[in-house]
Parts: sequence; C-alpha cells; structure tokens
Amino acid sequence: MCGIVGATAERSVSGILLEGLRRLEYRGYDSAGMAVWDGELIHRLRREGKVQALADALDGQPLTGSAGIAHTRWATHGKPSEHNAHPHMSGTSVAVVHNGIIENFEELKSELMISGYNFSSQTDTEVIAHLLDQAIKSGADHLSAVKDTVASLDGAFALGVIHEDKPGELIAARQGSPLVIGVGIGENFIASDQLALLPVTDRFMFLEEGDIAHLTRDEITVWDINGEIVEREVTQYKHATSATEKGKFKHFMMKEIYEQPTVTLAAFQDRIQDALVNERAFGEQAAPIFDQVKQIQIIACGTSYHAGLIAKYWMEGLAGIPCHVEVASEYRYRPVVIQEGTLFISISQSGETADTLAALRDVKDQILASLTICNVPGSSLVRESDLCLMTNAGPEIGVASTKAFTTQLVCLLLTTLVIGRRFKITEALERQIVESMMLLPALIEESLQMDSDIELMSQAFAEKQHSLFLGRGTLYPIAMEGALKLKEISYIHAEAYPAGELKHGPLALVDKDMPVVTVAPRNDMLDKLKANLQEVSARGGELFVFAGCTQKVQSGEGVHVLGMPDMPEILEPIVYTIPLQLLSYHVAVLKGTDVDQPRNLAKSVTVE
Ligand code: HGA
Repeated sequence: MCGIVGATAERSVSGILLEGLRRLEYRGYDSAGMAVWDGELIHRLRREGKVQALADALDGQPLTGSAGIAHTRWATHGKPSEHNAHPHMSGTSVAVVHNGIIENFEELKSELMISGYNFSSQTDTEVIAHLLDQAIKSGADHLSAVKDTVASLDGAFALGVIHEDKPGELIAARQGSPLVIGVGIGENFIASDQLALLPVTDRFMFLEEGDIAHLTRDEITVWDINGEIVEREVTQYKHATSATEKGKFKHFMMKEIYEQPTVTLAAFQDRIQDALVNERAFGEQAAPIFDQVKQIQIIACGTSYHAGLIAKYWMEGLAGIPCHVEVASEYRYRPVVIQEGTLFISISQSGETADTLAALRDVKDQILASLTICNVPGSSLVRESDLCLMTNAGPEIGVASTKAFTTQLVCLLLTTLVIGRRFKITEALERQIVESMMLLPALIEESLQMDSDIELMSQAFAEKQHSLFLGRGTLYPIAMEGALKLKEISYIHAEAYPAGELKHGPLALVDKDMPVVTVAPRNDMLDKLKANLQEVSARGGELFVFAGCTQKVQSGEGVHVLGMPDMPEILEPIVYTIPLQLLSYHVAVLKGTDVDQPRNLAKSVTVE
C-alpha cells in the first residue's frame, strides 16, 4: 500500500514520476503528490484524490527538474487530504515520501515540537522530514542524517528523500516495506514496485531489509543493515509490457479474469514431466525438505487465505497430511504450538503482505522449512522462504484478486501432489489428477462463456443490500471467495456459510431481498445441499445455483440454475470461482463503483 516513485536523470523527471504514480495507483488512491528539484529549489504539488487530480494540477503548474520523488497514498495516519498527502517537507530543504507506519511517531513528534518544529499534517510521516532537517542542521551530512533518522524510527517503512543542497541525489531506505531500484543508463530510479518503472527500465535491484541506498544519475551505492557497502544483484524483468495494460478490456479486473485459461496453464505446464509433478520446480532443496514433512501450517490473508482453506481439503482429504490454515494477523499475535516436522506455507500475491511476512519471520527458527506460493519474483516472501513456487499469473493490477487466486490453487494442488507422494497419494492417483489438470484451461474458457448470462443475473443484485453465499466441501471456501469479491467491489454486504450451517442461524435472514448464491458440488454431499436449497426457497429467498448438468438441480420459481460444464471433482473449486468473479464484476459495473480501485482498499497490503 502507498506507492513511492523517485528519479534522478539528466532529463526532466516529472513525466516519469507521474507515469510511475499511475502504475502504482493500485496501491493507494486517496491523494497524490510530487516534489521536484529544479537545480535550485524543491517545488512540491499535492492533491487530494486520484493521480489524475495531480496530473490536472500539473497541467496548470508544471514541475520541471532532474531529480524528484512522488507518492500515491493509502492513508493510515490522518485523513485523505492535501495537507496529509506526501511528499512531506521540513521547511523548504528536505522532502520525503514514505510507505508504512512509524510506530513511535507520537513520542518523536513531542520531542520535535519541544525543539521548535511545527507540524502541518496529522501523518506519522512528517516526523521523518523534521528529523532529517534536525540532523542536517546539527552538522550531519545528507546520508548520515538518513541513517541516523532511520535508526530512530520504529515500525515498517520504505522512504525516498531529496534535499535541496544535494543536487541530483536521491536517498532510499527499506525496512519492512518493499522498495526496488530501477537501473537506467545515465539515470536511476526507485519505486515500491518495478511495474512503476517499466517505461524507463527493465533492470532492477531489490533492496533488502535494512538497506539504505544513495542514487545519482550514474551511481548507486547500497549499505546493508550493518552499514557495510554491498552489491545487490541486478535482475531483468521478463513480462511483456502489455501485461500492465488493459488492452481491449474496460477494467483490469475483467482482463485478469479472462487471462485465467492462459495463466492457470502457465502455473502448471512447465512443472509436469511424464504426467507427474516435477518437484524440482519447488527448488533444489525441495526433496530432502518434503521427505521430513509431518504436517503443514498455511498462513495467508484475504483471498489467499481462501486458497489455503481449499488446500486443507486437498492436503488432508487426498494426501492424508495434517494441515492447519490461519489468517496471518491472528497467527502472528497468539502463542502458537509448532510441532516437529512443520512445513510453513505462506500464500501471497505480492509477497509483501505485512502480516504474512511477519508470521514467517516469527516462526522461522521453529519450523522445518518454509515454502511460499507467490506471484511476484524477488519479493520479500520469495527471498525469505526456503522454497518457492511462483504462481506465474503475471502482474495483477485490479485490487480485487482474480487470476492470482486461481493460480494459487493450481500451485497448491501441485504442492499437495508432491508432498502427498510421501503420504497417501499413489502414482496412479497423481497421474489421474495431473491428467485432469490438463483440462483446466478449456474448462475455464467454457465457464467464461457464461459471461452474458451472468451479466443478466447481476441485475438481481444491483439494488440489494445483502446476499448470502453457500457451499459445501471445497466449494465452501469458494463461496467465501465469491462473497469477498462482491463485498470488495460492489459494496454489497455478502456473507458465506457452509450450506449445512444455514439452519443454525443465517436462515433467519432469508427473505425476498436476500439473494442466495450457491455453488453446488458434484459429490456425495449434493443431496444434502439440495435439502438446504429447499429451505431457502420455502422462505421466499431467491436462489442462484451454479451447478453442472449432472447435478439435476432444476430451475423453477425463485430458483435460477446456471449450468456449469461438467468436470473432474478436483477442478471444481478452481472453475467455480470464475462465475463468481464475473458476478461481482457485473454487479459492480451496474452499480457504477470503481471496479479496479474500490473505495478504502488498495493492493499489496504492506501495512498491518
Ligand atoms: N503512514 C503514512 C503512509 C501510509 C502507507 O504507507 N499506507 O500503505 C500515511 O498515512 O501517510
């Protein structure tokens, strides 16, 4: 959350910064700002609202200069407003952009106020600007001022700093929030995410925890947490630049929904050899680690947590491996008992999810090993885990996760198979599941053809305040994911229940104003589910049932059945996700909400 971008170049940098902000807007969009050094002074412009508001302001008041920093905000301290927008400055000399939270900002603020500093915002960030100014005024050079200031800050953060007395210099610091350096030719950059810098470079240097970097046009110097100068590897970005554009689609979310046949294939095809999963795909160390696994602990947040819940059904049901799943923000703050032989699996689209990362760090020396299922190469979870399996979904820009989820499921299924070999999964079963996986892209393609029916169906939701999602077995977490999607982008209250729980409470809510969505699994629980559906119909509830032809659920008064392709049971959770994504999308479009950037949310949750 919050996007930082910075540049030092020979040319004017404001266009680069503005394009960077547009590309980082998924990380926060309540205000935006830019500070540019023009050879003499730092000029700053900030606006409440989206990056476009800043762009409009820049049209009337252009900023030109060869070094600068910019920010798009997702407020944590102080409401979204122009005076709380970044960059924050101390006087006219120093400007700072910040991603993260300064936990000790209140005490630092009191001390600074006693020293005579006035505050013009409610943010935690402003203390950083004044601390830098204070250090410089007491004789520290620019770089030592940043080092001393960083040492006095508690919390997680990434910073970008410019100073009016240091022409063309940019300082960056990373402690808990992502930051990458873009390496150009005669120009260098910083950003929260490499996507911001793709128009200007494809070479990146990922900063590590505690790193401080000094950038000029021609030189990059990095100090590690111990203050030693270090070399950080430069890696090349591999995705096509079209991956970050909407193309023919109106929204990134729709584009990403439609990419799922391709990206789910990319998540497994290179990992299959002779109809079995190649466990080297998990890393060189995978085999000896997997040999020692006795149980699995999955940790994740939001949509990734739902993927973890489905993996539990697979790990325990198919493979017979004990598996626990918990949301990271709970797990990390409670005393936990970790049994011998625990493989810790983290799931995160960005690889920077603050709670998930903190949970991994907390238990690192008590677990057998860690595996991350992640979409962003070079991210913190990838670097800090023993093993990783990349989801290969390509950049996901829509704030509501879609393709990252289905590719996580594919990766979790591969994981179940390779670890499950050491438990209950026979070679024959593995081959059978791998063969089923080959059908996945075509099945997703087929469910995408339901798009216009679902668009029609969405009309029944647009005026409603509440909705209920029901499922059983592996389709229960899919109901949870469908409800989350609807909440996130259409702002309709949506609750998910295991269908068997209906009469234990939520049935009291069912009436004609409460649409009930059901994902009907094709398994031995179907008859029980049909009974649950009767209970809803009997109370006047309007039912929308996603079911396959063989499920024999009939449309009738108040019951709308949407036919799903028939498929192997193992693929149901992945394929049944698609119509629920489409439903939330079309409801949001009908309601006129901001599909890709829903209110109050942002992607890559790098703050607690
Ligand atoms: N705490 C700062 C930055 C917020 C942030 O990084 N959000 O993800 C603020 O509130 O401005």
